[in-house]
Amino acid sequence: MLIRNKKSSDISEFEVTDESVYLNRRQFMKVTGGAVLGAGTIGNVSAALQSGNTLSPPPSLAPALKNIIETPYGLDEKVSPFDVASSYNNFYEFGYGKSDPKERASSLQTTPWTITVEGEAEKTGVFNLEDIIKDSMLEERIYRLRCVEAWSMVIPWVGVSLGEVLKRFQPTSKAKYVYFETLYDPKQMPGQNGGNIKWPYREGLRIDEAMNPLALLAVGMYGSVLPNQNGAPVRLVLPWKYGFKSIKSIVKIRFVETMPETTWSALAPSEYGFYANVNPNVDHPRWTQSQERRLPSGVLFPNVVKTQMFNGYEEEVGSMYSGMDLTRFY
Ligand SMILES: Nc1nc2c(c(=O)[nH]1)N[C@H]1C(S)=C(S)[C@@H](COP(=O)(O)O)O[C@H]1N2
Ligand SMILES: [Mo]
Repeated sequence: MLIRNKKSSDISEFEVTDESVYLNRRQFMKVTGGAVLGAGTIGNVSAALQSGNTLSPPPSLAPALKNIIETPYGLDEKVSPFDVASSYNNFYEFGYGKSDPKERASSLQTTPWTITVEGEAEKTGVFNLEDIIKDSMLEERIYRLRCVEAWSMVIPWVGVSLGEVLKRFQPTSKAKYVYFETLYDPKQMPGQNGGNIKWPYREGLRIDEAMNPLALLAVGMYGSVLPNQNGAPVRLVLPWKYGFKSIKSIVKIRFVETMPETTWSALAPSEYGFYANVNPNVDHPRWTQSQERRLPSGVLFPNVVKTQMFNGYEEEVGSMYSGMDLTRFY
């Protein structure tokens, strides 16, 4: 596969408006009760992830990682520091501020964790996360993550091929799309007590997108279980799409015949499309998409790079969209 080199530019930092301007700026309940430990169990691996203020990675996925396949993805990329990737987050279930998820997501209980699989498939039901993951090889994949707010990071994920997992449920010929849902539990996710988002957070993919080898069902990052703020215990990672497609803390997978409604396209259809493929040529009404701040990037030392078509993964995913007018199907 071809990985293009990032190009630096000396353009100074440009203004970025958060996705959260769409959301009510209502005060969130302060999550109290001290440090709750979110424990993640993946296969025969148990690892407790301590939230709190530590900047060091959570405990290792150790035994599982012995069997990890390292993929060639992103090997020429400089990986973002763990403390940046785990403290600058969008996870509106825990607040609108970038540091809210880290400060508040310890209230999320990630074990036991089940995923309900329903709709157009031969095998449906309620499955333990461990059982969904255990027959797949864990892989480490270093991917660029490009948020529609024009910042980006490079993150080493640990996970399994989404398509491989989905195939085991034997989707029927009517399964043209896959719909995903995040946990809905305002007690654990205090942001769900308000805001403009119609909870739970919802996302969807065309079935061929879900089956694309790049699509990852992630259970870890930086060699460890996912921190809660990054979507523990299981999330999507779709590196050619804007970050909001990479839904966190998934509890439902539904195979459907028609294009499902998604959180962001329902909230602001003129700004957020169903596809949300990274595209430097189609600007978002409130910010340019031609470049991005590769984090860490500050005011004094801005690190601005050019945004690449499909976030640099055109070779892997471009053919899925051939013939489509990407200004219309954004
Ligand atoms: N359930 C849920 N998933 C979510 C979000 C969210 O608010 N809720 N935010 C999305 C957005 S906008 C981005 S950019 C990425 C951020 O992932 P990260 O915090 O791991 O970098 O998660 C996406 N997945
Ligand atoms: Mo985002």
